[in-house]
Amino acid sequence: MRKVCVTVLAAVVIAAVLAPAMVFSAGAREEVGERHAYIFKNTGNPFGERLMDGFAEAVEEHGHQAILRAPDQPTAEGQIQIIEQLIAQNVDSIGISANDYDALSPVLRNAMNAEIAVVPSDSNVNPESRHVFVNQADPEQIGRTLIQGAYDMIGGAGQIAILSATSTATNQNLWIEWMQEELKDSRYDDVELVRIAYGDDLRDKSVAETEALLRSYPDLECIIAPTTVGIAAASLVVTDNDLIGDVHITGLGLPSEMAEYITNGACPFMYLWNPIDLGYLSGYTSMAVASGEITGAVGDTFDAGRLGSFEVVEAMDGGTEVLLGEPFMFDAENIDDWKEVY
Ligand code: RAM
Repeated sequence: MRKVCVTVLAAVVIAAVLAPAMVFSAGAREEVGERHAYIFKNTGNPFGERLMDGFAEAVEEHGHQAILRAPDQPTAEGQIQIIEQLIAQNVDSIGISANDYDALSPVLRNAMNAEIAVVPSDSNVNPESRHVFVNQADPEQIGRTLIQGAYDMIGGAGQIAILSATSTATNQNLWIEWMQEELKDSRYDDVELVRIAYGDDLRDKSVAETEALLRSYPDLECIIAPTTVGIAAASLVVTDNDLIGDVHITGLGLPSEMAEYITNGACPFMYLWNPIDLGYLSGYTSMAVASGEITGAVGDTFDAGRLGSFEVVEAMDGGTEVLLGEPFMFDAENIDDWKEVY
């Protein structure tokens, strides 16, 4: 009797596990029609999860299927494997937050040759490997604003460091270029950028890199982390080591992860845009290119659901882009209004 029960139970469990998968894939072929994919930099990043939530929301509003993927590690190789699989599945579009500006080019060109729309967002690829980029905010404004914020935090003089994501991330590298440009102003003669460290958007590595910065530079006064993973890790280290007020953290942070550190003073203020909206706009842009409504050329316009209408403009790298909007500043005054939102 017991054996029968176990057998029946096992059959039920197997059926329960297999059934949704079978229904899902049958639906994809017979009912859902278009399939739009998004590949984030790596798994386990809450910013990427919010972005993909927005992407799926847009795609599902149109009754299409969203395929959400990410490699375990933030590498170009991991993303290349996924892109190859998506080309084999003949998806309608591939959205991607790229781990490298150039390394994905051959495989993304294969996708474009297979008539798949390629729409990077968040972290770009070169103009030859995309139809149009969905830009979160002006990179010059982001870079310059972060240095101005650090300057205010340290009272105009002292050592600062940058804790970035991976050394090949297009978005962080561009922001860092603009930070370095801003630092050329004579206003910053007494500000010393001592090091750019890379935590690879991995929490433990970002913690270790922060600890190493604090060991190497005992007089360090500010860490700018233009990554939501890095800023949370750096704030944790400063909090745990009783350094609040001595070492200031700023950068780009997710309110839900940073509310605690904005409230305790480890990070007096930070910036970000709405990652859900960024994903939602990516979804609409992917669908517009895939359907042939736009080609991604300057002057193309399209409707992006609840976000209204958008126009494709020339990008700084010679390709084209769609711009989401302005970064938003979070501090002790407003963080409680945002921590539940994203
Ligand atoms: C991390 C990722 C992402 C970036 C944000 C600000 O989550 O690196 O690409 O846009 O930070």
